[in-house]
Amino acid sequence: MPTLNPQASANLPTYSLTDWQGGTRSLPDEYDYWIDEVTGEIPPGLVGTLFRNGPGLLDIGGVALKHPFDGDGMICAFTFKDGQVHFRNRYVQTTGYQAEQQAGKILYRGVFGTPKPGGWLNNLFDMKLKNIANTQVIYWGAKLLALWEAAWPYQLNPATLETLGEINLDGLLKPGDAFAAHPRLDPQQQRLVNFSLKPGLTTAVRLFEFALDGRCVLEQDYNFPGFAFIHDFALTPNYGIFFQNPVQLNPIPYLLGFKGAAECLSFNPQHPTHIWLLPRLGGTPLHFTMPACFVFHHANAFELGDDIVVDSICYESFPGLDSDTNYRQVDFASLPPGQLWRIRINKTSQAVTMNQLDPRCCEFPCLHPNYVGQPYRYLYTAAADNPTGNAPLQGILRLDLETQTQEFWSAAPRGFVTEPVFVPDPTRINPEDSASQETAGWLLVLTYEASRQKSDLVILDAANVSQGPLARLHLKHHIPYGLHGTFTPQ
Ligand code: 3ON
Ligand code: FE
Repeated sequence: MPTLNPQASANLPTYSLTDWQGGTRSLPDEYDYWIDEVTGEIPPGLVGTLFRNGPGLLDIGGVALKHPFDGDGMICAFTFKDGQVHFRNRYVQTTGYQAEQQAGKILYRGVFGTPKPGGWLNNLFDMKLKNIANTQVIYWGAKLLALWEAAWPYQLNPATLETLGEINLDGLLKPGDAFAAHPRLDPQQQRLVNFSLKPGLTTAVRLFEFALDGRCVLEQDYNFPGFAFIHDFALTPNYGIFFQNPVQLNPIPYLLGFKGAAECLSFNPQHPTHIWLLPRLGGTPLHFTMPACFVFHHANAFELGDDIVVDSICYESFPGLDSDTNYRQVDFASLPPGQLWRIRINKTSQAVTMNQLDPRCCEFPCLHPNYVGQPYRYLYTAAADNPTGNAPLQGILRLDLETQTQEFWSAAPRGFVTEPVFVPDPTRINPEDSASQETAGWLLVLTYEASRQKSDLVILDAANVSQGPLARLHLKHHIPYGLHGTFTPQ
């Protein structure tokens, strides 16, 4: 019998799998309403729109997807205006979404293993990618873009979330090019930096920098030896930082129709992780190695004299699922947790050191946007309720990297969280006190509440995470566990 004690310090589950499964249901309906059920106070200074993306459909024509990352992108918009919040969700009308909805069945193989019906013969040699636009959504250069790392962005109308179509960013992207789902905003230069990856026997990385008006002002091409699967990067004033984790791709089962491409990745703990510092202004990449690990997400990075410091969520191996397991039945405790590590690279001695910042299982780190690429003190992340072991994300952790203290708010036992998004509070400006500057803002966290089988948007005060929500906006329905989001003050 699982305990439901959120204070548990042993590795006892603080959740029930049935509760967690409630957040893996599809949301086929599209809504458009003012949220009228609110507990607490919506901060009057919180004005703008939170856009979030994530897989909205976990089944098609009654057939369950093999993995949630294969789900069609659904955008949510929460608009804060005059103390009220408006909610809207719309599917990205990708070519694949439209064709499959019309056919009422799966027509494309998913990267994470969803097959077309009809067995392997019907999947054999079918390498068409379905751009599912499900990973991130950004408002930049007066355009709203839904991103998926293996294809072009989809452009949407920011007011209505209507899909305008796939875009090549003024001819920047050629047919077949990718555009990563992890742009980072350089606060000093007010630039959006992103990359595209072309994996192969050598991996090609193209770094892009966009000015505020959306124009691409810098483009650099780099290559490094070997295959790479790179989801995210870290940014400093001088470098784009890429971790090439020791994964190999054996494409045979993919080509033969037995497995999805991502199911053909294998982790080799005997090989190191390669770190590439790609100079933003061009030049020779700097190369370092560190012990084998797998990283999806970086929290932040900064330069300190000759050192580069990178804070990342590391897994001891690629957290792939056994292809025979239904992800809804996953035994969380049997998988390696993602944990926060600080990686310090000395450019002169080439020495790389790693130390764990906290053992708690976590994912989806964030920070005050003004500190991206800069020395910083406060890191926020979604995290498990138990301080050790692997489990679903149920709380928000704030680490003070200076005093090594932490604050934690938990939605356990029946609430589950997704990525927190930091929104600066323009009214709390105190240039005299840099620590308070960095916590001046709110964290917006979309939760799934198993008690109501619906979702809440939770507003936390970044300066006081452990006090719990300032407000909870209760939605009329659930939102399946999502991926990433951004806030725009418009
Ligand atoms: O050879 C390449 C291999 C590969 C895997 C070809 C490729 C570029 C087509 C490819 C594709 C990669 C893709 C499409 C990756 C998409 C990733 C994605 C949609 C999401 C990643 C999420 C990562 C994490 C860590 C999410 C965690 C979620 C939770 C802990 C809770 O829900
Ligand atoms: Fe990501």
